[in-house]
Amino acid sequence: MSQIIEVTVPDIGDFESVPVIELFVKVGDTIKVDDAIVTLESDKATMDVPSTVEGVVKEVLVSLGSKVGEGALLIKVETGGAAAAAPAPAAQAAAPAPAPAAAPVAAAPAAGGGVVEVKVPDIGDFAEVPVIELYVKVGDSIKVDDAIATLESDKATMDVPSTVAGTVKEVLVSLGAKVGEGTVLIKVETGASAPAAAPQAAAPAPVAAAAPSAAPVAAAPAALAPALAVGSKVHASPSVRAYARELGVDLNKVPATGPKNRIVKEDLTKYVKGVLSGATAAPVAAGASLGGGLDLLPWPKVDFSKFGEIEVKPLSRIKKISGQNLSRNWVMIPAVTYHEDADITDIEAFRVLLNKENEKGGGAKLTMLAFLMKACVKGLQKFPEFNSSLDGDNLVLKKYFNIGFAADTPNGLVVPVVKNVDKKSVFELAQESGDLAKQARDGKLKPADMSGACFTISSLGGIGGTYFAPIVNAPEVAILGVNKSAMKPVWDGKAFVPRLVLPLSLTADHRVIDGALATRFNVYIAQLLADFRRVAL
Ligand code: CAO
Repeated sequence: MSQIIEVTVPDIGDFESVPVIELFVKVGDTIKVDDAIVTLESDKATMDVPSTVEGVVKEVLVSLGSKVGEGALLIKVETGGAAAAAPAPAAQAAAPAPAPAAAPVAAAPAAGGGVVEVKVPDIGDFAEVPVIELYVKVGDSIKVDDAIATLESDKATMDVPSTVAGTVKEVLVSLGAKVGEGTVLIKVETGASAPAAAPQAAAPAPVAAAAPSAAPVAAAPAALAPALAVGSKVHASPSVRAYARELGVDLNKVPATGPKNRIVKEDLTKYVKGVLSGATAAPVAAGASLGGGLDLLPWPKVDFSKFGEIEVKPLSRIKKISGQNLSRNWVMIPAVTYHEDADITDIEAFRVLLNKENEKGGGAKLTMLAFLMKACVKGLQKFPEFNSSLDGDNLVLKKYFNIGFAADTPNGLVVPVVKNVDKKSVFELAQESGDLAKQARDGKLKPADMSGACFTISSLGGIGGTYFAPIVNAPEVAILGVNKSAMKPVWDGKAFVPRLVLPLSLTADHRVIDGALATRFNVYIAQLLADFRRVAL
């Protein structure tokens, strides 16, 4: 049975007639318990009012700029039977916002300036609340109401604003510090000209106040990347900061369009879209990198036609897609390439012999790629880390053996996948990879033909080259590059003898595979290729 529940402004302390500065929901939206509905901003605090119920928004009774106080009706929500959270009357369900302390938080500075402590005000029923963001550092000059820190309990997130203006002399807390009412956060030197705030309490801004019955909403503070660097004085509501933290966005880089130069949610969304589409670079002054992002310079814009005739050709769809994947893999994987030479004199003679025999019978042509696939599967079986993928802090070890191979096509590079290589003969592998390579060139591969690989081989052997550094095909952890084999003089202990040498280039994700393991793998593959009888062992 569905019912309509009203969500009202909870006890927000001593505030009446507080303007709505952000509105996060519209009619028809599906919302969950704790989703922010509005941000209210008084002259002392900014606070988000979360929903106390789950359902579909039927009516929105406030608009931007509306003035509200405790009990004001914000939205009506249709809660659908089982899907809805057990709705308590809204005003009771929301954890009461910490009431502002009646007593002064900051001592009024002596006329003409002095050092004033800014303390955590009465934050309600909370003690030992961790500091999850810290916005000031020693030497910063701050104004009244500048956010000093964000505290997050299991029931609410709140910003503590400064009660005085001046220069930060001392910061007495750090990220993760546990604080409670009265904890001194900073000491501020208030200059003669810097007006101190009226000695009254600054109310912290409650953010995601959860219904008492709801599970704690706070994440471990240590796991949160700050949306702002210490010392930042960007103006944004707690929910926008929380959202920025979630996305890993540094709010310093987001252009603000809200009143009083405040960053609103749309600014953040626009910025993220811009960065993802490549339209916006993350411009950072030299030496000012905060370390979290790539902080790359914008792509150089050059009018090439100034220098000579040009033709502009759009990238193929394959090139666009593979380009994005390659870029991500290139920047995200700490990859190292390891080289090895494999003596393939005997196996190549064997391959040529079998192909000659086969010519008469009309069977599939054996390729070096097929032998390489078989050797690689033996390598994956001996060194299971190579047949794995990273999933957060876990390593997913696969018990199946699918091998992808890079295929050069007129439209760009694709990677068809031969499934269950361990269960197929070298002939079958040659036949299947040949068929897949043809389909790739004809543009006929289906998504299923290109998925499920455990490891990739990129063979440039038919073209040339000596060595190269292939890019790991995430979420795989390694890729084997192969160039053209060449006859080389190899010392056999008594003399130099001509041997056919195949250059191998293995790139591996160092988070999973270290240099010793990678080299062991390479040596093993080279041994198998040097004497393919070992594959049968
Ligand atoms: N050394 C010397 N000769 C080699 C060789 C090697 N490592 N590998 C292949 N050859 C020879 C083949 O024997 C063949 O000669 P014959 O016609 O005389 O028998 C000739 O080179 C052509 O081989 P091929 O490359 O067409 O066929 P293949 O089965 O070896 O490879 C495929 C198939 C799909 C891997 C290949 O066509 C291809 O697309 N390669 C490019 C892959 C690529 O672009 N990789 C780079 C990706 S960026 O990381």
